[in-house]
Amino acid sequence: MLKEAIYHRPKNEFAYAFDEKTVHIRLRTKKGDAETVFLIYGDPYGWEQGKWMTKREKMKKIGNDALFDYWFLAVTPPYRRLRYGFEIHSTKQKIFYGEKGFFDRVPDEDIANFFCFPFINGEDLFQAPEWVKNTVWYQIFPERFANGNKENDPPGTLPWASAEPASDNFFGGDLEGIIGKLDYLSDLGINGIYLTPIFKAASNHKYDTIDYFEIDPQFGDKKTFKRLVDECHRRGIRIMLDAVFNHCGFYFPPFQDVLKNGERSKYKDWFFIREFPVQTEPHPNYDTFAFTPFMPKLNTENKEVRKYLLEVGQYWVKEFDIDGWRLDVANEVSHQFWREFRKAVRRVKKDVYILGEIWHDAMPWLGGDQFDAVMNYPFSKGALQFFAEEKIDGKTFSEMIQQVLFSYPEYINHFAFNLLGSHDTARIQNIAGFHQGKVKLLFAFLLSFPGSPCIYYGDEIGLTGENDPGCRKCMEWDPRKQNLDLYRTVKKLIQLRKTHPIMANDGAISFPELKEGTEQVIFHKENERELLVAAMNRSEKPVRLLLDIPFDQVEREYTDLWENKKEKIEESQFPADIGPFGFKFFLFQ
Ligand code: ARE
Ligand code: CA
Repeated sequence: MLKEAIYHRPKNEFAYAFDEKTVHIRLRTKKGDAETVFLIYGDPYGWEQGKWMTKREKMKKIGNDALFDYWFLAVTPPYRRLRYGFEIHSTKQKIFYGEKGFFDRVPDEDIANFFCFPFINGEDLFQAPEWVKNTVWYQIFPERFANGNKENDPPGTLPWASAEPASDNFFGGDLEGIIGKLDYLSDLGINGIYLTPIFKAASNHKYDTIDYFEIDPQFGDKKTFKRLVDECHRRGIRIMLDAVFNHCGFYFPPFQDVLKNGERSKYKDWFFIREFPVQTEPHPNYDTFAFTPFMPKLNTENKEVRKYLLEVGQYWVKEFDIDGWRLDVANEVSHQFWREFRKAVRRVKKDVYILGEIWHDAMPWLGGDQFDAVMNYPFSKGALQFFAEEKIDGKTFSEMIQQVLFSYPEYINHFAFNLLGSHDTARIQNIAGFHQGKVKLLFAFLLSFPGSPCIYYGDEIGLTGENDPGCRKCMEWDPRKQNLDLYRTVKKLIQLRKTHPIMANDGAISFPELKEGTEQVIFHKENERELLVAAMNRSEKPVRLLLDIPFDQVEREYTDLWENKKEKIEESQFPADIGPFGFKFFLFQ
């Protein structure tokens, strides 16, 4: 056995309190190395006649990525505290693994040799709003969605869709435009809207905030925004705004004051100015987002800045009843700030969704004290590489996706903000080479995966575009130019997700192992009552897959969800025919 590959560490994704009573334990071993793993555990104070009382329970192998196998067990320690270790068996060897390393027998004469999960404290539990699990999001870039009011168009506004999107052109999209299209969105079936920034700013994307307490006049005013929120809520749609707290815009008055008054400005400590006088050319001599002088980094450690931004966080929740905050460049702002932010907004409304924009591994933000979720770009990357770009096979894809899943506690995965693309990436149409079968598969995967999926505006009707600014085209509203077949597919997938909770978050997901070169992906989802088997074929050739069904499901009926047809199976392997670029969802109840 390769000891170097064996890994566990408590109080993160390897051991966490799942609820008030349950601790989830995971172990990592080299792929294919261990045959059986037992968890040996007991209460730290449970001694009888000089002997520590333990239990020994078999762990379940729940999956693998390219290099490792993952083992799992849920434990409910009667007194909410736990010491534990692993007995790992291979064909040739048996070893014990605990906090003090490896032993060739169970070293239970001293519990210091075991891992420690000290206590399940209720207030430390991860608490994210339940509604998020049943939400299908729709991301809107307001300048490009719909123009509902020509009066507020900025000077030089171009006729809708009359030009390619550029970093400096305007087409007049606004909040009234969104209100006017809520029926369209309800028909599609989404029930959450994420708006990129809407506060006063100079650019078309509005990530360069000038006033965090005002709606940009090109988008409307507070009255219109209130109407938007109310109209959304009336239709059961939640609404999430974008908070840009890492930096402000160049024209943010405090920064302008620093430009004007230099060292004498009372705002000089609101930013990170390296030297005076402040200079923007040829390079800014202050910290910025990336290297753009137009986005000076805010010093969130400064008390006044902190107070100001926390007030912003509370204001839009309190006064306008918004349901979520998406936090821009969240990983460049301090953890301490986000801890305070969470407390501040949750004081106003208990079930606000707090979503960090982090493209990378994000466990340090997801311990329950900062964010409820992050934008799941690693998910997008895997899905695009497999379905759209055909860069990887089904085996590698399953391993990549499992690696994403095993990077987080199970509950985190149910709140993950899964996306295929955004205003920061090329459109899925372009990445898929305009292949409609591939695009449909991407949606089928997104909308049957655990988490909180998000559709980038226009992707549902086939909008195209390369990277920013290409991906920010005006929405196509002419039905003759919309891909209605795609729209119907997306709509049906959303409906299936809503009708069958197992298509969403009610069930534990697993991936059967596939052979190298496989052009399909298969996953199972299971709860106490049901089993869902999803099979997707990224190939122009039809395939017959032999799907393994757990024995107790045999001789029972299943439903082909897409066709809404009931069928019977008689054996534990059943052949499923999947057409070119097709997908199937089989539900056993
Ligand atoms: C403008 C131009 C771009 C140009 C850029 C260079 O349009 O073509 O490349 O300037 O400076 C906003 C606007 C952008 C604008 C930008 C700067 O929407 O149009 O770009 O401001 O003025 C990283 C960050 C992540 C960030 C992305 C863009 O980690 O937080 O870069 N995303 C947010 C928003 C953006 C927004 C800003 C931040 C700034 O979502 O829309 O941009 O407020 C890898 C890395 C990631 C990296 C990612 C994307 O995977 O690991 O860390 O994200 O690529 O580059
Ligand atoms: Ca307008």
